[in-house]
Amino acid sequence: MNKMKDYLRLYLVMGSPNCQERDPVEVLQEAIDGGITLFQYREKGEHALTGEEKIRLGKALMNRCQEANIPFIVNDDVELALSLGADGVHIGQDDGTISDVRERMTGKLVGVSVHNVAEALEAVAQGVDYIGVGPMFFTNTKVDIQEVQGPRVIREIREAGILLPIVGIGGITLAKAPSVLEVGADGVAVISAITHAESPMKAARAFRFQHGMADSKRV
Ligand code: TZP
Ligand code: MG
Repeated sequence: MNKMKDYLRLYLVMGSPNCQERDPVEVLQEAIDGGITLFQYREKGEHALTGEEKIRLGKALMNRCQEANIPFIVNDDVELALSLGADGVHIGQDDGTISDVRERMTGKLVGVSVHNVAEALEAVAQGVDYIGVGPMFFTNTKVDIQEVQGPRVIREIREAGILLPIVGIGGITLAKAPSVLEVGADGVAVISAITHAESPMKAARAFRFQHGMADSKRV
């Protein structure tokens, strides 16, 4: 559990549609060099790759993560996660039952998006490894977002006695990250704060410095 909390410190979520004109493999490599601690391959939205192309990019991104000892998680797609040999999968509330995914991903990491205490309790009961809570703030990156929750919901989940590793997601910038960590999150998950930065490396490094973790050794 502590290991999982370490992995969640700076969680980059990304697919090719988030990288504008840039090569996603280069963006990921820069983010790795800047100190991200976990990566999720989320190939979604307009112009998202499918089929063989989606698999090919997944492999390339996974290779970079493996070289850096960073766990590689696949969004939604259990089949892809299993066929690539990924370290885990992240699912939402509408991506099949958690117990089915937990069973198919034996020995691997399973993360679930939750929006309230009830969903968090259910995730605990199903034996997930971590929960993602959001959206923390308004974001343009995901179109089908639920209502903005604010960091308050993480506080409520902690007050309910849930000790599971938690990462906040949605509209998190360097300036807003402290308010997410203060209420009990173990880390922040970001897309655009890193992928749209002029230097993904410097952006990632700034988050690590802010968390006072820049000197700690890689998990
Ligand atoms: N889930 C909830 S909000 C979100 C996801 C995948 C998008 C986060 O992107 P950004 O750019 O960090 O707001
Ligand atoms: Mg999903």
